[in-house]
Amino acid sequence: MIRNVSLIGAPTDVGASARGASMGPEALRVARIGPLLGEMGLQVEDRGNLTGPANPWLPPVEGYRHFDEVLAWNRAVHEAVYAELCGGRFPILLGGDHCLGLGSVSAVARHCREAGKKLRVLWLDAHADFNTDQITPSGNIHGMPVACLCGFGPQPLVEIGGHVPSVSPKWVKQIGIRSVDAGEKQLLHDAGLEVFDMRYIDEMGMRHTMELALATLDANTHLHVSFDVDFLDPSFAPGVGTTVMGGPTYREAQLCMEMIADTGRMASLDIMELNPALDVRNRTAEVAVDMVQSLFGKSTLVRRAPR
Ligand code: B3U
Ligand code: MN
Ligand code: MN
Repeated sequence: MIRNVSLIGAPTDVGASARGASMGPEALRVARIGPLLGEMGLQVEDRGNLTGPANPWLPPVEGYRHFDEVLAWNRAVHEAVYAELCGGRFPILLGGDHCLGLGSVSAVARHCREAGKKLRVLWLDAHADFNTDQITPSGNIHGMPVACLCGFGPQPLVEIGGHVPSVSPKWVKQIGIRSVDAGEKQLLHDAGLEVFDMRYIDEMGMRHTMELALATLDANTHLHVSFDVDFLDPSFAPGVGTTVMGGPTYREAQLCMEMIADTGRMASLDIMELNPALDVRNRTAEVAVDMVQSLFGKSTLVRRAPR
């Protein structure tokens, strides 16, 4: 795993309808994300916050809310993430709502194409984020980034990484999904994404789920983790805009993160949708940072032999 980490704040909620994810980067800093990763031996640089258009707080137009603003923010995220990867560093995007996963993952995909790396994306989320303008119930673009990455979406968004599609649906594994809209369900099925929904996790357990989700990684793989904090069960992580009951427990989520760390292949990360306005004493930020420490290999004991 790359040890030189760059924190990139993207303080916006233009892709959502609940306001407040724009405060996510600062809440993660208050929860000491930088210092805690530093204590684990990582070299952490905080690049500060990106800038972009304000949230105009308008209803959707032709199926999209705040299209121009979402595009501008995603372009800024794309360039920032791409620059860190070119510098041989590990970018951590501090969101911000999850529409920015488009800018981040498209930058990672561009880098992988140029570096001859195999890309795999783990999308940890309660939602599939696979809507389009035709099927979205809300017009919120944070419900669309995976579809855009796979080439389903408007031209300016899908071609942000210079190659359409940015990623093949086969490279994406979704974990923890438990809220999918009717049209989205069909599109997800037709596109052939591998989705480990909560029922799968209930029946097979998190360990088996992660073994399968991580099965195609090899020494040449760049693993990107897009962590929507609403992946976690809201009983211990309430500080997100769109809570969905029935998510992974603290223990299940932590095992998920630990098994990702064990691969040694994670090379970029998004921490998205944290909403301090809906949180209780910054606890969700602290839980998210805890999970990120596990992603970087924090363990209670000296590491056991690999499974
Ligand atoms: N699928 C719904 C809800 C949603 C998606 N992502 C979040 N919420 N955070 C939609 O609006 O597309
Ligand atoms: Mn999401
Ligand atoms: Mn979500």
